[in-house]
Amino acid sequence: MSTEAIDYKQVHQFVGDLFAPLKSETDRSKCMISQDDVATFHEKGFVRGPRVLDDTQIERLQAALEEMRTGQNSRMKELYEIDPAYLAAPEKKVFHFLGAWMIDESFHDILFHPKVTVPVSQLLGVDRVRMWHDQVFYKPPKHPGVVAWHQDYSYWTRSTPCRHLTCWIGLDDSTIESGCVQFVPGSHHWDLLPKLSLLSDMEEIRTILTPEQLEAFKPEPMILKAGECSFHHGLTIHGSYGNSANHPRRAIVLNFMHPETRSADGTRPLLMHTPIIPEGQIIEGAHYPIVYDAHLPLRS
Ligand SMILES: O=C(O)CCC(=O)C(=O)O
Repeated sequence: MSTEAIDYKQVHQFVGDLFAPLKSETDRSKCMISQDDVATFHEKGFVRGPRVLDDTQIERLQAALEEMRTGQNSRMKELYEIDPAYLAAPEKKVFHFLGAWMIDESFHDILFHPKVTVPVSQLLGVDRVRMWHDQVFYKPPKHPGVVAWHQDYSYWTRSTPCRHLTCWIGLDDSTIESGCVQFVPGSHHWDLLPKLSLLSDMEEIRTILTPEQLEAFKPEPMILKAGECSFHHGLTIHGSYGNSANHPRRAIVLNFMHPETRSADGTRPLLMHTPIIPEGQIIEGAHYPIVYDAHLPLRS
C-alpha cells in the first residue's frame, strides 16, 4: 500500500517504527514523570517535561514538516485547518495548522508515543487518554509572528468539561531569542477568559484582565532544547513573541482530553471535515483516538 493511500485517522496505533511501544512495566515506569513534577503542574498550571524525541525522531519530523510547508506533501487539503491569518500574511504570521497527524506517518505515530502519553495520563489523573487534536506552530528565522496570550480552552468550549491538557514539543532549540512559549503561573485557577485572536495582538489580553490579574501576570519562559517538551493545563495563559534567531522555531503541539469529554454543540462539526457529534455525547470515533490505555496488555 502506498503512503498516499493510508487513512491514518482510522489507525489507532503505530503505523511505523519511529517510536517504541511499551513492552513491559519497566518501560512504562521509565516514561513516567516524578510526583514532584505532577505537583508542580497542579500548582503552576504547567511543568517542564523530559526529552521525548531523539535525534532521528527530530530529523524525521522536521523533514515531514518541511514537506508540508513546501507543498511536497500532497495531502494538505485533508488538514482540519490552516490558520487564515497565516494564509493572508505569511510574512507576518506564524505558520499554524491543525491535523498533521492525518497526513503523515511520523506526525500520526507521535500521538501514541508513550514518553508523551504516560505523563499525560499522570497529569490528567486518568487510565485512558483521548486525543483532541494536534497543532503545528512554525516560526521561520527572523520572523515577527507572535502567538498572543491566550487560554487554550477559550477555543475549545464546544468540548466539555475542561479537562484538557497540552504537550508542547520543540523541533528546534527554543529560547527567548527564538520566541519560546511563556506561561503565567497560577493562571489555570482564573476564570475562563474570552476567546482572543491567536496570531494578532500579543497584549490584547491585558484589556480584559482585572487589576489583580494584571498584578499577578508574571510570565515564565520555557527554554527547551529540540526534542524536549512541556505540559500545560487548558486554562493556563501562555503566548510567545517573534523569532529573532537565525534558525526556525518549530513545534508540535498535542492536545489531549479526558476520555469522557462531551460535545457541547451538535449543530456543526467540532473540527472541520469531521462528523457532527450530538450535544451531550462523548467525543469519540476515528478523529479522536484513545492514545493510551493503561489496561491494555503490553506486547513483548
Ligand atoms: O508555539 C507557540 O508559540 C504557542 C503554542 C501554544 O499556544 C500552545 O501550545 O498551546
